[in-house]
Amino acid sequence: MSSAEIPARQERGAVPGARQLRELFARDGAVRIVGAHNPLGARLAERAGFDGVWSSGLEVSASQGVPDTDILTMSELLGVASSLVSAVGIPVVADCDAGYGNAHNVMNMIRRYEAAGIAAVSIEDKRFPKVNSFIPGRQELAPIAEFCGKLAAAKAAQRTRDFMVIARIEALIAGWGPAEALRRGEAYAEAGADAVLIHSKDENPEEVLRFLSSWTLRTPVVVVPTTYHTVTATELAEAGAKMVIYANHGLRAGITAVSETFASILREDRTTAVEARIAPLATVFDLQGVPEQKRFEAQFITPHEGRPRALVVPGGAVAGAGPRLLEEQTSALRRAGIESVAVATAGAAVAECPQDVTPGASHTDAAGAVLELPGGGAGRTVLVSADSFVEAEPLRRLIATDADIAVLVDVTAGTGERPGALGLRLTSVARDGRRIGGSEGGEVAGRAGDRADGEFAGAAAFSAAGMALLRRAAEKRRANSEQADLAQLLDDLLADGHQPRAVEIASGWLELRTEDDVHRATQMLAAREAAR
Ligand code: SPV
Ligand code: MG
Repeated sequence: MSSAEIPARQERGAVPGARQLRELFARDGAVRIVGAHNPLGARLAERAGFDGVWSSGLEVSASQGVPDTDILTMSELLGVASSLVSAVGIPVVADCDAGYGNAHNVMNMIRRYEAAGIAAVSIEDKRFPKVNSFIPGRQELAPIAEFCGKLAAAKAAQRTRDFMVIARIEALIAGWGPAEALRRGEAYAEAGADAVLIHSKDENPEEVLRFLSSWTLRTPVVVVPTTYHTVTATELAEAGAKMVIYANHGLRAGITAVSETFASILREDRTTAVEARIAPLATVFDLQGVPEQKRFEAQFITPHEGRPRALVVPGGAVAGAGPRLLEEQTSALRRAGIESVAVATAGAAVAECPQDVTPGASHTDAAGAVLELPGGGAGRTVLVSADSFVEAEPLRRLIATDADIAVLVDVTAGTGERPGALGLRLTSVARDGRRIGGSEGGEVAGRAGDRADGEFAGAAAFSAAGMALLRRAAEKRRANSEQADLAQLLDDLLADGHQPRAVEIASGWLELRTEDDVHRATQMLAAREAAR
């Protein structure tokens, strides 16, 4: 199975990292993993396409500002390693130094790392406390028998079949030569190691390639080409290596990039010069999982019980009202007392809306948006069609009704149905267009034929029961593979015999049925703002 075939963590259910790593080991070529010291680094590794993440002792120590000499405790390193596991869907291999003590410490360590979902651990044949392999000076090796005891203890302690223990050979690092390295590797394989790691600090890959050519056992070999970086993973794989660890390249890249950025800010006295070289905030949000959280928000978080909410739904006529008008509409809804406002119009405009607006790029019509809207408890839901702009005052009146369905009706339009408008007959009309009562008293008697008392003004409010009716209308449209805007859904409700409350208005809304309407409305709002 290639890494591309391994589904993301959210989708793959309970496929443990250890299983994934075993599958990666079973395929041709080298498994390539890269170092990380926090979940962000692990996510970058996963997005770049690495097969796995190396929870690097050097990186974690450096990130904490301490030398990689067994200063951090096992618990601290385990905390980081398990945070990497939680962040990605690829296996995490943990650098466990010399096992944090003797065989007893190793057994405890194995159980805890295994329980944290780590795929494999590497333990090295150094004396505790160890010193990072690249620090010049003292590098003390443990006797072979002692280290074999730790390996046997590790394998005895593990509870699941796939978890792997990698035995790291430090003989070349400590200057004990290739024969000792081979002797140790063979003893570790014999003691039960699932893989051996041959470490080298030479700038030339020769000693590692020689080790690989002398290796005759079936136990896979892992390499860490930090100093001998000219050799490719393909060449290492051809020489017999099964896993290549790029141990600390994220850490080192970060140090250079951050240092250069910081220096530039102080030098230039502003950040303009670095802006193009640093990740935009949108990338940060993406790496944090904000889009996912937005999806779950729509799925799991319902507005506070009893409070009104609003949804701007796709309109039929224009592609989009544009970010400026959507922002105005959102603000008018807020002024009408609705805190929870979602915008479900398709297209890029949505992204430019205020931050607490939920994007709904998958919706292409009002029916789709209605169906995806989560249940709203007992509160009222106001729907505004994106091909209208409705002021706060009429919206306030709309919310104030207690009807299951309340519709904003413009009664100045006169008789006769205009093209594109939903003409309505009202029960409150006495005779010849004169009304008794008017305002919130009347009901919509039905769709107008040749004589309309008013027209639908782009917004309607629904109780929970009203929303259920609307949802049913939307479902019917979907069942017939039809799209529907808000006016068409209302028309469906009227056709089914429902009589919504009419909230009669004579002003306070604009229709945005043509690009020209949108242009004029944008200009009007800009002029109004300038006059404030
Ligand atoms: C680590 O990343 O901590 C390692 C690899 O052990 S190295 O630092 O290259 O020895
Ligand atoms: Mg290390």
